[in-house]
Amino acid sequence: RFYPTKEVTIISAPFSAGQGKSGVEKGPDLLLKHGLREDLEALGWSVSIKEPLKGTGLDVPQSELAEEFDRSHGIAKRPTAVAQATEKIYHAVKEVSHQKKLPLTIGGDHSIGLSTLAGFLDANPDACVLWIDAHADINTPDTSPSGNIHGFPVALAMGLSREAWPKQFSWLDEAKTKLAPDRIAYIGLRDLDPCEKQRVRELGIAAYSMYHVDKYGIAKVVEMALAKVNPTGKSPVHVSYDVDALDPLFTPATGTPVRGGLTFREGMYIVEAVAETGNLGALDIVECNPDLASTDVHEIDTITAGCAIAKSAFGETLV
Ligand code: 5AB
Ligand code: MN
Ligand code: MN
Ligand code: MN
Repeated sequence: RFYPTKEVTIISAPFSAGQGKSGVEKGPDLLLKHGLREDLEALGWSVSIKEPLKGTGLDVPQSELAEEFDRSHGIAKRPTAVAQATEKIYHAVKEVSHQKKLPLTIGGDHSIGLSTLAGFLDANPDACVLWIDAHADINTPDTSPSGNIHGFPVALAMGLSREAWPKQFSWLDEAKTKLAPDRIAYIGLRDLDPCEKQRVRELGIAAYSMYHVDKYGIAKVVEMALAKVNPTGKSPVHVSYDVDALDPLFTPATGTPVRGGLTFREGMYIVEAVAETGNLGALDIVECNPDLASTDVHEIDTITAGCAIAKSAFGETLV
């Protein structure tokens, strides 16, 4: 097992400026209110909590932060807030990873994924990544249709189009952008921008869309994905889980829902299969936005799906 002492640090990342809908900053508190910590303790893990954004003023709804655009290369929105928050989260994930505790980062929007990837890779250069998402999140300012940085994290962690990055991201230097295209696989894709498709193809990234899930079944897809990114089976696996990978029937309260997604069981199976290997190295659960729920049931469904992802990843459903 990668963590024989079963210690996890929940890194709370109530951050919303990576996209344009306020409310996603409420995700961490709601996941904790619904028993995330107690769930992990019940599974035999000792749990600590870190709050790298506390007292920074960056944990407010994005509508309360200054409107800011960088138009020097395409478009990036609120680059100062995102760069500051992601740098703080990067240091938290890096420290926890070096302490050999599992970093469980809860968002917040998916821009924080650039920090979790960079921080975990700093301690584990051989790490591989499963990016569970409807989207490929591999835009840069020069390719993005929206300017929303939650669509950038994979590209930034790989150091793609560095010349197009806003100057605020100078902290994310070459030593911190070591993610190699052959160490990441996508599962759940169904909504990529044309430039993203081109990048995924040109870089040869293993990409399992919903088409592949239908064609092969989820068990085979996870097996193929892990065989590609972790051929020795010995590397720790970083799972970055955007709840919009699941069908909006199960996680309706999210910023960029796309129908035709993973069923609840398919979604849980992915992390159960990683749990079974004993190699879960890091986990992100992002993009729960209670303010986008049209009913209380939608909010509870979304938050409890987030908690269920964590429980499955930590082994609850394995007997
Ligand atoms: B998420 C889109 N590709 O760049 C863009 O939710 C959507 O973290 C990004 O996966 C979705 O704005 C980002 C159209
Ligand atoms: Mn997404
Ligand atoms: Mn995402
Ligand atoms: Mn989303």
